[in-house]
Amino acid sequence: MGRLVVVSNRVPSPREVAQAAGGLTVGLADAIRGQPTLWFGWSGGTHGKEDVAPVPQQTEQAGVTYATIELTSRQHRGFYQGFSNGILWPVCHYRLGLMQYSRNELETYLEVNTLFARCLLPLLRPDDVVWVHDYQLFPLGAALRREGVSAKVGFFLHIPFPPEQLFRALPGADLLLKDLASYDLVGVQTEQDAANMNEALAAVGVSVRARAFPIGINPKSFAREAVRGEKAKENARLIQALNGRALILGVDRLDYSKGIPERIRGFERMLQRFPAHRGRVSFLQVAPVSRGDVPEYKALRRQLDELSGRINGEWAEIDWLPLRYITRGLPRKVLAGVHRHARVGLVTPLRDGMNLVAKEYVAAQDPADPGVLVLSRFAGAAPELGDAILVNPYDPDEIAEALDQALGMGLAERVRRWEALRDAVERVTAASWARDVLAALDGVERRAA
Ligand code: ADQ
Repeated sequence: MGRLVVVSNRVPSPREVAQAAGGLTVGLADAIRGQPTLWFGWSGGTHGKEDVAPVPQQTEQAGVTYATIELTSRQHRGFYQGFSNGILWPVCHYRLGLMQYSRNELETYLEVNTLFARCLLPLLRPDDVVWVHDYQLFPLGAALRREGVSAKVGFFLHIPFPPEQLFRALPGADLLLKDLASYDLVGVQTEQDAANMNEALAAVGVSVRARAFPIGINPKSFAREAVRGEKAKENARLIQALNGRALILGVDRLDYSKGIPERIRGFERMLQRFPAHRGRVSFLQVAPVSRGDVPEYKALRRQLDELSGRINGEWAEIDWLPLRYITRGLPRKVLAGVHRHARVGLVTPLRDGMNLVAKEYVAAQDPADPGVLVLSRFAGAAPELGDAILVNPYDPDEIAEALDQALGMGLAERVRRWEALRDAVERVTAASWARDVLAALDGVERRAA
């Protein structure tokens, strides 16, 4: 295989790649090790000079060339905040009602994809294999073809793909689907996503077919981190504060797709319906703020501030805090240790491409005394992790019952379920995912541009 060219909206810094422990970066870091690679994307910086064409800034580290461009503030708003996060993200997560469509933003999205293609073009070599990532870049393959690129180009969608009728309610959907025809390979997370996308592609007469490549983590390294993290001083403080109480843990970016308010209501329902747990369990929700400039995210944050305040106000005792809610990120090692200590991992997205947190919770457990995973049936991870307690995240009663079941589960059943989950998490890792996608891309016939 020729040189690998990775394109993603944001390019991690060399330091982030070296220290990566999360899905995309780890998977790619493993895949690109020892292989000449160019990683191209947005630097994260903006400027106000509309009439200046961006020049890629290149740095090199450990055999990887990082090339990034800046966007104008207008492009960043329309392409990233607007079309990608305000329109495509809700639609792909089945939330048509949250879409704030504007044609102007669609146009800026297409413009930035063309800009990406034009800036990448001079850096490409004929035998390169290009791998494009995620919903910000649906049209990039077509834009590259328009610039005359004949290299193999593959695409991977990290988020869900909704049913055909839902996706095609998005103005511009047919255009995006037709652009997918320029890719030699289209990968998605699950068989359901592939079926949805293939129905949508067939409806607009596109012959390329999506295939499922579920993403994984690096379970061995996460397990090692969890063992070390459990001894970190932050964890000693948490354990002391819990004072022997069982810990229920939620870890997510602050995003409406993650079902955080619904989950907190499920926890409250458990306190109402199963009084034996009052005073004996504590729920820790870690949810660092993300996309704070998008209005729906601001609204969600306000909602959670209010909900968490109300629940603690209503249920706390002077010596018991039912809910701890943190909107900052925690260092990865600390987080891994907290996962290990948690009796229940509560992962209840309303819709999720995969959800790596569920896999990380499994990897972090003590094999001799593992905790229980409560998982939404709408996470992409659910088909692989069927030995979790699966719930419908929209039903607070189901969450309450699952929590009660998890908290009361005996050691033998916990071990049996966890061993099956661990096998699943070890079967598909970040590295095997990247290898599988690249092998498939290597194996396909080059499509006509
Ligand atoms: P995300 O929506 O970001 O990813 P997820 O798969 O859970 O969701 O990955 C998040 C990563 O960030 C995990 O490695 C997690 O440990 C870390 N993280 C999350 N919350 C954190 C916190 N509070 N503090 C520190 N770290 C935290 C998108 C898609 C997913 C898909 C991935 C990978 O939305 O569905 O699984 O890409 O393809």
